[in-house]
Amino acid sequence: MTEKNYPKYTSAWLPYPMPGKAASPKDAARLELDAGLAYYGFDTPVILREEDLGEGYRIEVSEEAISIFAKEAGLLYGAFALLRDIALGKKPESCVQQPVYALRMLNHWDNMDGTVERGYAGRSLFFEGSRFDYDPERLRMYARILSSAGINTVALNNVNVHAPAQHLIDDLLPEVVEVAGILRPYGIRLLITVDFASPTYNGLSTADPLDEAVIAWWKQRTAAIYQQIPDLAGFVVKADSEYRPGPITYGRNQAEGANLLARALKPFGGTLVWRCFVYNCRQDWRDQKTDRPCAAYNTFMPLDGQFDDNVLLQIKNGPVDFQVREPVSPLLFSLKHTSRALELQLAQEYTGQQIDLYYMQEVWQEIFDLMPRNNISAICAVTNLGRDENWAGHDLAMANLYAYGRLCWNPDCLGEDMADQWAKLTYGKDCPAVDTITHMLHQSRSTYQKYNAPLGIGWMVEPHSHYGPNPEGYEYALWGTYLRADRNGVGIDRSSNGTGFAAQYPEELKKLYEDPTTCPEEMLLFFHRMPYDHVMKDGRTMIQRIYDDHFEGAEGAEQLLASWKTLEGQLPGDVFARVLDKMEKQVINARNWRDIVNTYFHRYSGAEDQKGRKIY
Ligand code: GCV
Repeated sequence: MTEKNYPKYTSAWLPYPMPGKAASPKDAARLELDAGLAYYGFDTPVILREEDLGEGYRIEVSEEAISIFAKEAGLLYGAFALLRDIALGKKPESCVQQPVYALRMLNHWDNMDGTVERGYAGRSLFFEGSRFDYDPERLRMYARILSSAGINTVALNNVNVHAPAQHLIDDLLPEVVEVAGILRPYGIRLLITVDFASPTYNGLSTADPLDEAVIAWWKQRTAAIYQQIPDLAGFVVKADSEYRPGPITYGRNQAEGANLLARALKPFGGTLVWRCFVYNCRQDWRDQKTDRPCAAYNTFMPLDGQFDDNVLLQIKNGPVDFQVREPVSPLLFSLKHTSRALELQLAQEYTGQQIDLYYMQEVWQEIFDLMPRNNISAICAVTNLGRDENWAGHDLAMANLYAYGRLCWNPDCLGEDMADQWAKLTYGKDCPAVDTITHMLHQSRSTYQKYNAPLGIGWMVEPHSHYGPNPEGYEYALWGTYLRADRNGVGIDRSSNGTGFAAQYPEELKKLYEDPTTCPEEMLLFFHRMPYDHVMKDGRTMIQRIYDDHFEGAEGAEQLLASWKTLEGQLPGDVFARVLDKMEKQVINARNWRDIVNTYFHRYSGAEDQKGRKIY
């Protein structure tokens, strides 16, 4: 099913010629080593040796040779790690490595009509015209890119299962089998995202998880799938969320729904990935008691201990929805008897849509600074990839995919400068542009946050598209996303005097967030309703801080553009031009955010900017 006229695509951070087709991970490891070592001019022989270290590997370096001991995908991980060191100019050293998490997942939100929900890199890599449609060569390249960073599991289809994707588990299964076969030699396994109501599309009158016929249907279907794809990682489900069917639809609870599928998967060693993004998406804005961030905890905590051991609850990093600033979800601290996966979003839905630059390492660092890494047993991210020739739409957004893969392998890598590594691997360690690119990546998050919704408030975006400012776009909507700004102040009191959300945290964090004097200022308006003249730690009023941040943020975007312009001639012309185009758009977006947010708060507060800058 090769697509005609498929665009040429970049090789991401594996610049050496793409090796031929591999039959197994061991085969792939040999081919990658042969191609990579020749490209980097490294002539010490590298020998692959079988040793069962799970997915891990051991490298032994001597004067005469380097040996990689591992089995299957471990050999490939060892090969890629060695090639990475060589590309970065590091002297290979003996070491033993094991991944911290067994499931290192990507979720594509791809629809079979070829669109990608929250996709900013072109159309789907896998689907078009309601059928599978892909370039097998590109899928191999995709698989080796993921594998080289450490990712080992992917779900191809959207968690919102749109027709005909419900048939991936029956009529379309042969084509899923083909994709699984392309990815397998790179150590990548598939998850299938299923529709909880599937039995009802197949002649049953209900999908009630306690109904005998429903239980039998899932068992039979799952067994048939495993006959075709014995290494399937499992199913992903979005249930009772944003109009998707789920157990609540049938009067049952989330554990009863999850266990139905988990039990069907159990005999085959499969995992049921069950999303916790459950909230009331039909809230009346006049209802001041219902508070969306409380929802996931309130739904899942009472069920802790009732989920089967092969259920993995997938929890978004924040309690709302990948906003530009959110605290870490309290569920990630509180569940004690259920396995958890952290869900991140590489797709920049609220963080610039791969037009604006936004490098995420710092975001993840903050999560792991608060949350011990063994609070979770897996990591997942919504991918930022599509058919664009540079994979992620914005060439520099690939730094997030690289850093993400490394994070899933071992969060200790957050101590390394992965932006610098990515730039060196992608453009060559001696490329003169590397330092500027690395610096830009590190500046990008604070720049974006300064011109976006201030101090943790979130949700000032254009409804539906989620790009660009619209402060009250969601204010009177059904989604539970309110700022509640008026002339006296802005924000929602989520302390014990308010909605009580802060009390969902362990005692120490609860105390920190409850009190506006100790609450981290970046999240002040997430937890508290504050007057505009509230005095911040540095002595400025809150309104002045909002004005200053927005002027600085827009200037920051201009500086990023100026930095990029200095790189002309230091990078391939097409890379330079593509990023230039994005950065020019980012400057326009940043100015819009600056002017609209400042004007909005100026009109409510009546406070003048102490520096007399232009507010409309
Ligand atoms: C896949 C948000 C996004 C939706 C997404 C949903 C989810 O609401 O805007 O596009 O749907 O999160 O994570 O399920």
